[in-house]
Parts: sequence; C-alpha cells; structure tokens
Amino acid sequence: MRVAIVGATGAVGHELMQVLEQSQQRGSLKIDELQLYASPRSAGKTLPFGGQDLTVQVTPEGPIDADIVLASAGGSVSLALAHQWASEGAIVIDNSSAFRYDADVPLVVPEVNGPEALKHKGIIANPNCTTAIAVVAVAPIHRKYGVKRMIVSTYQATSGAGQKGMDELLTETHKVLHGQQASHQEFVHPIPFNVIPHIDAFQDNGYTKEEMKVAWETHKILGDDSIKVSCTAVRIPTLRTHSEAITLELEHPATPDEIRELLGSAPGVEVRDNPGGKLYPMPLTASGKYDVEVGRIRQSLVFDGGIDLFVAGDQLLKGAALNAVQIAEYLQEHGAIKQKAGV
Ligand code: A2P
Ligand code: 11C
Repeated sequence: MRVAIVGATGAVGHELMQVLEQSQQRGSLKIDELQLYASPRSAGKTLPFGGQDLTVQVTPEGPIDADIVLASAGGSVSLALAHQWASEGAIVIDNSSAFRYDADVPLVVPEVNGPEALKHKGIIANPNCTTAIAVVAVAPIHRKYGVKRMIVSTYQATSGAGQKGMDELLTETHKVLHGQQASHQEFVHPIPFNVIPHIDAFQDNGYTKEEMKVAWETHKILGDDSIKVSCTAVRIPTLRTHSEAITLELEHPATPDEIRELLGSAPGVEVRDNPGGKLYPMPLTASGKYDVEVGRIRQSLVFDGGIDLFVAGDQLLKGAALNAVQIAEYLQEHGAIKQKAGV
C-alpha cells in the first residue's frame, strides 16, 4: 500500500509518521511506500521513516499517486486540493474541518462508527480533536443509557494550534520567566499563565465555532441529532492533550459503578478513576497514550441518574494522527483499499 502524508512537517504530520511506523511494526498496516508533502518552504527536507530518510516534496495541485492520502495541512489546502488528490483513486483521510459536514463525506471514529468509513466517495473526514476524544467515552454510554443532554467544558492544549502553537507556549513562557512581556500570534491573547475562553471564531449564537463543532460532530458521529450539546472551549497553557469535563443527562439512569464497568471494556478507553489514590485523567499521564483516559466518574448532582466524568486524550494522537491511521487500518481490514496494479 502506498501512503502519502500532506503536511508531513507539521505537529500532526510528525505524529502520523510515528503512528504509521508503529502500525507497520505491529503488522496492522503494510506500507510499501510513504510519500511526504508540505509547503515549498520544506521541499528537500528529509524525515526519518523505517530506517530511511525520506525527502519532503511540494504538495501537488493534481492527483497524488497513492492509495491513501493523510491530509493535515489545514482547511484551506484541503478545500482547494483534496478532490484533486482523490481524482485518480486515492482515498483522502482529511484532518481538517473542510468537508466534515458534507452529506457524502463520512466523519469517522473507528471504534464508534467504523462502518461509515466504507461509504466514502473518495474523502473521509477525521473529526475535530475535542469531539473525537469526547465521543470515545460518550458513545458506549449513549448506546446503553441514551444521552439526552451533554454539557462539556474543555481544557485544550496549545498543540491544537499546531507546532507553532506549542512553540509559542514555550518561547512566550520563557520570556515571562525572564521578566519580559509575553506577546501572542497563534492565540487571541498571551498564553503563558493564562486561560483563554476563545478558540476559533464567535458565531451569531455567542458560541465559538470550536464549541459548535463539538455539537455538530457529536450528532453526526453518533447518528443522533436529538442530543442537546453545549460546550465551552478553553485554551490552557499545556503542550498536548485536551481534557474535558462532561456532564450527561441520560434516558435511563446509570450509577457510577455501571459506567465504570461499561467503560472498562470500551475500546480506546482507559478508566483511570481512583480519586482516593490520586488517580484521574491528566495531560501528564495521557500524553503519548493511544487510549483516552476517563475518570472522576460520579453521579450528577444536577440530572437525576445522570453522570459527570473527566476525560483526557492526546490531541495529536486520538484527536488527530492516531484516529486517521485507525481509519486507514479499518479500511484495510475490511478490504476497502484497492491497491493499484504493479504495487
Ligand atoms: P511547512 O512546514 O512547509 O510550512 P502545523 O499544523 O503544525 O502548523 O503544520 C502544518 C503543515 O501543513 C506543515 O507540514 C506545513 O508545511 C503544511 N502546509 C502549510 N501550508 C501549506 C500549503 N499551502 N501547502 C502545503 N502544505 C502546507
Ligand atoms: C484546537 N480543536 O484545539 C482545535 C484544533 O476542527 O480540526 C482542531 C480544529 C479542527 O485548536
């Protein structure tokens, strides 16, 4: 199978290469060729993969001769080029928000709605990171107990703004620690020692687009528009891993023990829930992990039989690169990747 990464030099691109290498080592994906693309700024750079140095090329404006294109160069690049890349038969797994709400583009978290991926028409969308991390924990609860309302407050890492976001956290914090004033470029305000309740653009209803994505995408992934979702999305000064406090009103009441047991066997979830032992989800422990940590599971004081919980999931992994590679693995497992003759 021939795989291409568009945006290979970015933060998600870097993780894509690691996750692909691990998938290849496990024997999940068999990669015959990996092509790397980025902007003209990076042309000629080399990046290591499988013991070789691969050269980064300028992203083509026409078809890409690969079986799978993992696109992570931002919405405007995908919007302009993804259909071209797919035009010769490549399947584009797109990490941007460009196509997520298109009726003929599946929006997929494999452990939640994997079969949707098989309905693609050339493009499959990878969800917004905050949503992907939340639905891994919420989907099993929805299936068994029926989620009526979902209230989410997020604590989002700077990795959500890519490598430049992480760099800004480090350089600006260094400045503050040396008595200088922090400035800002990737974020709306200086990020060191701050929290910013403003991610993406404000909409007419007073919510930000990031917050509305959590509602829109949860509906599409769970296949249920009736769930009422409200989100407050906040940027915090951590490097990677988004954390989320989630309150659920349920159709059928559940106890915390029932939810612990359910999530204990849910794919992609690690229950980390022993407050007495100071064990709960945190970016410190969830970073670098494939599973989403879930803990602080308790009975809601607001909704009878409802549940409160806290999740932490690596934004660059389950929130981006890992989910994309899992979609490719799902397609391959289901014989849905038609390799071209000669490969
Ligand atoms: P480059 O490193 O050459 O700028 P991040 O989200 O971490 O900022 O990464 C964005 C990725 O998208 C990088 O690999 C970046 O390449 C790539 N990229 C940005 N703009 C373009 C573009 N116009 N065409 C192709 N790739 C792009
Ligand atoms: C952030 N969640 O943390 C955003 C980044 O819809 O793919 C990802 C935006 C998206 O800034």
